[in-house]
Amino acid sequence: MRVHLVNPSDTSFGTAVITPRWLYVLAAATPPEFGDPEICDETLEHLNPLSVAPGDVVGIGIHTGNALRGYKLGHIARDRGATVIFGGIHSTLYPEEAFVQGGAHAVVKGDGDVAWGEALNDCRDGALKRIYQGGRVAADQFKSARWDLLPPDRYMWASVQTVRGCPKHCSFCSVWRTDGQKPRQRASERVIDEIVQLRRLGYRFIALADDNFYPVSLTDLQLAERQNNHARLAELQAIRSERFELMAGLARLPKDMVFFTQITMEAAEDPQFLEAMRAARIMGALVGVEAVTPEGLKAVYKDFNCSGEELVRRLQQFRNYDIHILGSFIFGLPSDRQETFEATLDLAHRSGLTFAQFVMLTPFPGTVDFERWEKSQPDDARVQGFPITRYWLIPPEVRPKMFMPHPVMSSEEMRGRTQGVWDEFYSMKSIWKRSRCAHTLKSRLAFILISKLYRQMYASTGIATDSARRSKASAWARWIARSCRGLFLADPMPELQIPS
Ligand code: B12
Ligand code: SF4
Repeated sequence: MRVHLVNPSDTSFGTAVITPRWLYVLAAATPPEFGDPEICDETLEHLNPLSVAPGDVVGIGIHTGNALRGYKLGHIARDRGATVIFGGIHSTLYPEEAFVQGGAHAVVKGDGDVAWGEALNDCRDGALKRIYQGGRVAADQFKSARWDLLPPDRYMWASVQTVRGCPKHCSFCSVWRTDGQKPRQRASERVIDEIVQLRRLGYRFIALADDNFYPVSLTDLQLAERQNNHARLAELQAIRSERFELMAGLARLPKDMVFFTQITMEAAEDPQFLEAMRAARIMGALVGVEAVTPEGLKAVYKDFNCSGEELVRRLQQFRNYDIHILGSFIFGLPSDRQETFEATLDLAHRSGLTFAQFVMLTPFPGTVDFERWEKSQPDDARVQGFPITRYWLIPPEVRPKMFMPHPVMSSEEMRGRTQGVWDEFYSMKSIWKRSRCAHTLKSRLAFILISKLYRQMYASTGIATDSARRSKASAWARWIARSCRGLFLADPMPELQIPS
């Protein structure tokens, strides 16, 4: 009985940017008696069905975007005589779907750190349950990833999680509902231990796969103080000081290491935090800007963000601490107008963003937006027999690109304008200008390659509807990805010790 873990993807690039962390965490959660699992990340290459033998167990992890491919793999594995177990955020939200569409024998809901081992043991004993409730495991039960199983020469960045959950409640995001609003922070020694292992292997770029690296803001602390809520204040301060402890640990790692995370823009108001980030070499962060107007921010329950000139100031503040920002914007909010696209582009240029992404509002399951949208759809709204409210089951060739009708713009117009903003932000002229943040000609050229890679990867999987454009973008992305990989790696340091 061999254990397989498969990360589904329709497109494979041969080289990938970030390691899908769940594969290596579940490998660690696999009891040793089952041997090392066979890991297949389809963003590198597709699963070879012949590698699955009767009696094997195949674990498939899906999010909404790759659910359909995951279901196809479920049937392939089942037909080969394997036991199929689904997990991941999409299966957590729609466990029954995995049985009907994906040929599942069992589904693990929630965290797999503990439940995966239970399911495997039950499988061995012939007592597999239908559903396993993985729940939200406590931070001290998070498994550290099995990085010793990483294939050589495939990824640019490794991913290490430091905190799960987010106290905010944005309407388009499922994290606070599935992973909870109470931050679950891993002990800093365990995080550092994983990073040291990765540096020994030659990885120097690490994505901190967190929902929100800044779970306690100064406003939260002031509020608890004003309310004289001493217990709450102590709890928040403890979370905050653990963040500083972690950053101090990162600062002691080899100086060529670079970290990237996701953070709210509230951190820009916290110089002590920004200084600690600089010392820790957290040199990049994805900031959900979402909208540039107060109406837009209100619509997504993100009033804690700023708009207008204050927004520009906040985003620039990160650069004062050598933190490069990947700004994430959403188009398609009801308050968006034709001029919003130009205004967003202008702001993205003026705020000193190093990278930006412009996504179209999508109702992801598990979110407040999805619930509202689902209720608003007529019962008979279907495409090729599939309810529109289960859009991820619709074959990609005929799947609509936009689901939430806009009050003044057609979906064609919205997509065209969004594409236009991408094209302009990533035009050679704009990239060259932004590449001034790199200090040598070689690093400027590397910056250009990376910007183009980012653009192409999005064009192939994101907004482009034109299949010729998509396949051209894929071919380009594959070529650039291969050329870029070397830029991120360093000589392995097998002797590296954990800093005291
Ligand atoms: C880091 C991250 C990214 C990174 C890296 C992705 C990568 N290659 O790993 C980047 C920035 C590239 C990214 C991109 C996107 N992401 Co993202 N991402 C995350 C984030 C913050 C953490 C994921 C992670 O590594 N967690 C650590 C691992 C250990 O946890 P895990 O994956 O949840 O796995 C655990 C359980 O789910 C379970 N499990 C998982 N799989 C399986 C399988 C089996 C068999 C079992 C038993 C259990 C099991 O066990 C694991 C251990 O407990 C999550 C938020 C979150 N809290 O999940 C969003 C999240 C997954 N992303 C999301 C989205 C929407 C996207 C994008 C579509 C964003 C966009 N608009 O472009 C793209 C899509 C990329 C793609 N094509 O795959 C959504 C998914 C929503 C949904 N319903 O599908 C999430 C949940 C965030 C959100 N805002 O709601 N993402
Ligand atoms: S979008 Fe970001 S800030 Fe908002 S709830 Fe999700 S993780 Fe938290």
